[in-house]
Amino acid sequence: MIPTQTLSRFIHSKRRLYPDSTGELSDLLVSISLGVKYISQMVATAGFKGLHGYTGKTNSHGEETRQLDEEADEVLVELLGSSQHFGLLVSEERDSVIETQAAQGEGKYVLAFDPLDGSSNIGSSIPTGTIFCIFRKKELSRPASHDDFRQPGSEIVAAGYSVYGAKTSFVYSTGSGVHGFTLDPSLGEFVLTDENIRIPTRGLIYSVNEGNTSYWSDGVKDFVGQLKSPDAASGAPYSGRYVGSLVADFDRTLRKGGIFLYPTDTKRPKGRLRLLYECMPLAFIAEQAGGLALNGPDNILALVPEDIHERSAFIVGSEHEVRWYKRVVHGLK
Ligand code: AHM
Ligand code: MG
Repeated sequence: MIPTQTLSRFIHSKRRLYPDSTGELSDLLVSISLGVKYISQMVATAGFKGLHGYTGKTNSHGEETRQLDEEADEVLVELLGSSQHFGLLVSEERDSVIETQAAQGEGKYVLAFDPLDGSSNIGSSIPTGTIFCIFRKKELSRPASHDDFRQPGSEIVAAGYSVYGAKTSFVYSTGSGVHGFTLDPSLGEFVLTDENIRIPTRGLIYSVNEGNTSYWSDGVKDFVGQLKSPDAASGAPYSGRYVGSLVADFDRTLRKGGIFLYPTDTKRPKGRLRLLYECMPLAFIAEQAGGLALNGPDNILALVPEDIHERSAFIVGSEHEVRWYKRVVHGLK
């Protein structure tokens, strides 16, 4: 069978439903998917090119960066910084906002991304990925400014992620459903494999780093304890799955349902994951697919990042389990 729905054909067919659209956002998504193809190739060949090591530098979070982190970042900055549509870029790998040539003029959008999520897993054949989200500038007549990243996730115009694993996937939403594509290596094209993905309303899998149990609040310990205690009504015990690459844990949660959580704890009082380019894009995808995402008591998409590299707790998944978490841990409906 000939795959008729490639990513670019699909994006452009959706665009035709909106006669006023300029096509810029469609171009940007196609450019991001090109960056993802480059990174996928780099990840697949890094072992024999000797690119699994560290650079000797640290990133904005004081974490040691890997060669692949740096290379993935460079691919996206080069490719998307020259697009003329993005005024500013934020990358997990760079301390400051990157101003592009379009910052003063025509760039209508700003982009935040984690070029290679889960990079601590590099070298062990475990999936890694890329996460991104796009905002429109707050005022189109003004040059792009840092303030354009200080918008709630509900203002995201497009978000998505890729997983570099047994296959390379590309999942995105522009606010009308979530669509999934798989890279066909023989064509070098993403092909539509999952149109309009819906997260199951409940699942039977929980995903958390249980090595942190002794740092958790009593509420989180109680919640995870409930997931593990046999109970005919809830279906517990749930199965535990934790890859340690957010994109992979999120992708499984999206398709199979259940819950992923990285709560605040005594060691990480602000949480572990990054609000702007990890939690917000995936919360946008989760909500578009019918799921929920919280920072604990509040919806992730209601939060406005104060700082581009701000951390957050992240609880995401099926409506049933996320509401259960909110009730047990925060006493909220
Ligand atoms: P990274 O963006 O530097 O790779 O860090 C984020 C990763 C996530 O992919 C994953 O969910 C989390 O860190 C794992 O953290 P931990 O090792 O504390 O369980
Ligand atoms: Mg990450």
